[in-house]
Amino acid sequence: MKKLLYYMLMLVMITNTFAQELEFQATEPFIDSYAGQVQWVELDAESNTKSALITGRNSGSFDTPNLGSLKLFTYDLLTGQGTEVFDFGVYGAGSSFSVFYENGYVYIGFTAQVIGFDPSGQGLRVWRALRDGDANFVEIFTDSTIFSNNTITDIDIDDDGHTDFLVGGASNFGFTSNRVLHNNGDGTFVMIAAPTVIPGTNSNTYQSGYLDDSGRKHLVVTGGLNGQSFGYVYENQGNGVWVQVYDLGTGLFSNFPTIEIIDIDNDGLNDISVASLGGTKIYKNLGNLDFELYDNLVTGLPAVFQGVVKYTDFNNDGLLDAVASGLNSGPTASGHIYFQSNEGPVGEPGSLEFVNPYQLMVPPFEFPEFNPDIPLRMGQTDIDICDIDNDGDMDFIVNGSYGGGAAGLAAPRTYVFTNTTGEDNDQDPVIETNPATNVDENSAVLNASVIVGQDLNVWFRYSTASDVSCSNGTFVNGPDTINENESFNETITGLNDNTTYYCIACGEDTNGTVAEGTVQEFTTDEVMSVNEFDKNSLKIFPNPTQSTISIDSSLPIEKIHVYTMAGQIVGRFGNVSNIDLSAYDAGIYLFRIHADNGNGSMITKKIIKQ
Ligand SMILES: [Ca+2]
Ligand SMILES: [Ca+2]
Ligand SMILES: [Ca+2]
Ligand SMILES: [Ca+2]
Repeated sequence: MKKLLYYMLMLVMITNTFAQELEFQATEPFIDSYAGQVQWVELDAESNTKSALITGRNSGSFDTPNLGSLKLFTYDLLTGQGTEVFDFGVYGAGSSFSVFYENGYVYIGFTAQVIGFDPSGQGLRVWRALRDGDANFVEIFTDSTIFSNNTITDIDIDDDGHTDFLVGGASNFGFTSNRVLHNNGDGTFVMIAAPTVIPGTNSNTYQSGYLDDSGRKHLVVTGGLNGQSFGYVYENQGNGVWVQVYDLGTGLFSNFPTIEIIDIDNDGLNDISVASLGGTKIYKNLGNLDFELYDNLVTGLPAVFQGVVKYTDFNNDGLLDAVASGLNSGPTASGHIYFQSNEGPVGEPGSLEFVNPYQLMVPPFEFPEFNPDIPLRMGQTDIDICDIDNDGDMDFIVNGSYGGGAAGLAAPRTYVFTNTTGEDNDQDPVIETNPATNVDENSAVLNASVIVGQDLNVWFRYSTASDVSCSNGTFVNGPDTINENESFNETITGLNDNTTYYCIACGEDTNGTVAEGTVQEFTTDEVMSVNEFDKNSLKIFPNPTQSTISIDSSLPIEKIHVYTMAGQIVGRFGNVSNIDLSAYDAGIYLFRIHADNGNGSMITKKIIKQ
């Protein structure tokens, strides 16, 4: 029997000790999303419970107009499950939002990009909800102006003590335009012109933040037109007066740079990070709204394509680290955490030099039965950091399109990366029963994963009764020791045909604590069923092969798809009897063969290319 055990720690061990200090668990508690935004929001002023606000496209399909959504989810710390608590009823594809808290309310400003569809789901919106823990959002501003390639930030533009929203993008006011959604302070907003000194944007970014001790948020703007790009810091001088005070330089920024305003070097002054395909540049705050550029040659941070770079101290050494998500490939590109060193050009307390990138890994979403975790690599992505489980280690949420691509090619994903570094083994084990596979007339493969736990003794029980439990049902012993993030399976035989069975996976740790998975059900095939691909009728030879492989099937073949073990499709064929693999790299390939027999039969075969 094959045991599918994966030792991901091996990957960590070949890097250095710095990187070994981190461990993360990636889960998917929320809706899949890309080309939007993610952010943790606090609905309850009395607690630090976080909910996930997620906008963007939710599928990569061309089949139906995919306009996306803006939704809010609660997150259950005990189960790690997300629950949708509010659907804002708007299109989320290509949208942006900004959140602030004021006088007991949470406010969400929203700008949607979608054009040509139902106008009720697009344009500019503002909602607010009393911060009593309930998501009782009320829409308090609606305007049909559409900003595409949009950006929005919260800022008190007129210094009246009420936070407003500054919106930019290409709109029906102009190719690079902007507006202010002005907070009247009484629960209403009105759209007004932005101060003329603040440039409109298109595919660029506004970000407000505290850059001095004035108590006022200033504004960082990146923009560009006709191949020229610019970036400026605008000083909020109070009373609605804005002045351009610092030039971030030209030729730096491609589409949708991400701007972070945070004290990266721990000197008490917030710095500016601008991450784009032009590089990740840090502008160290020298005081008096003057800055010094540390470009990526100094920082060691990556350029990100359709990406973001954000900062927090992941390894609790007092130095802020960087997490990057984006589409670049290569050993030190996006999908990594970079540790800030204290030995760089600036020296203590922070060096603004980042070293030893730690690869972030996510569970496979194609052929999970064959694959270990795969590197995080997402375009049209966003990240928001917080300590979601209040254990002192920083966690984050990230969304994006896995491997990139427009609708029809994109694979949207939303992951929560929970920082599990240094967690002891005193946690109670958690085990998951996965759906049974290879179910036929009289046998099946029972599958399970250990979510939490070390050195578990594991087993299955199955029964035709739905009340199967870890002590009730036919016993099937599993491997003696199974650890966190590992999977196991057992083949059971002698089942009755056309019968529904219930199965459960169980694990007991060395403390004697038993974890029960959820009950899964499956139904065996009817004998005489024609739904089974006739394995005897299919021959694939020679295997291994050095060049051509022959397929001899008595069943008509509809198509053959060839995948790498990492789940990447590398060949699409119709009904062919020979496939030339001579141009393929040596290795193991999965041939998924679909029968053209009207009932969707298919089979997957492993082929070795020498
Ligand atoms: Ca205001
Ligand atoms: Ca600083
Ligand atoms: Ca650190
Ligand atoms: Ca945490």
